[in-house]
Amino acid sequence: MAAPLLLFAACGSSTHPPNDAGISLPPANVDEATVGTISGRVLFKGEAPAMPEIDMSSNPQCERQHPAPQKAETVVVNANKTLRNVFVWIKDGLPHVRWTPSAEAAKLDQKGCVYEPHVLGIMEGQQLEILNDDPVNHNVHAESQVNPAWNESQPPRAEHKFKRFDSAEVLFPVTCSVHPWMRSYIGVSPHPFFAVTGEDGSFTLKGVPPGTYTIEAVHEKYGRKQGKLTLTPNGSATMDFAYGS
Ligand SMILES: [Cu+2]
Repeated sequence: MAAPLLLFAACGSSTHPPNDAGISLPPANVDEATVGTISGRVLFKGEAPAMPEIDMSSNPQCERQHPAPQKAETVVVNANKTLRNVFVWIKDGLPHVRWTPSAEAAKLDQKGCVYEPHVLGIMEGQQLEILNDDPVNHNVHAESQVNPAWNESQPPRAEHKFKRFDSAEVLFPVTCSVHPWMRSYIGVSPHPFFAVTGEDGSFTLKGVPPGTYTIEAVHEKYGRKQGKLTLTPNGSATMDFAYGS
């Protein structure tokens, strides 16, 4: 655990770390007095498709952790007709600067042989902490294409894994070679303006400098949708997305 933290600290203290293209970017210099908020909802039209129940009978130690059968999370439509697990981010329009990632690690847990959360947003260079809360062996497989992919086992009670992604990539799957039903998605953003829709289907991007932006919503099954908006100084702008029929 000490080694990756030291590596992270060393990188963070560098004044001009190269980005993935090898070009030094100036640090972000946001005027906090002018920032605003972008928010909206991801709607789902039509009838929600029924999700299959996951058959965990091949592994009783996974199965017995679920009092009710676990359903696939490919499409989760909320009670208010919004879509959960949509990654929303500013795709374009921000200045080409280097943003500082949160010092706090983003967490990906394995619990009941299910990845939690199902969709995770993380910033370039931010720590990803991977936990195994199960009494079984998992094999975490990051199927990234821009960032180097990796596939590593994580036995029960093993030390937490710490990983980083150094390039933007929205989204890629994380699977488990032991349990074929296990699947999550990670979106790596070059800046801190991203969110994942939850139980109310809304998203909020705070502290955004004024500007004209392309906002993109990405869903694992239904794909990408984009819209453009302008955020005025101290303003708030809204954009809704709609999936389904
Ligand atoms: Cu697994």
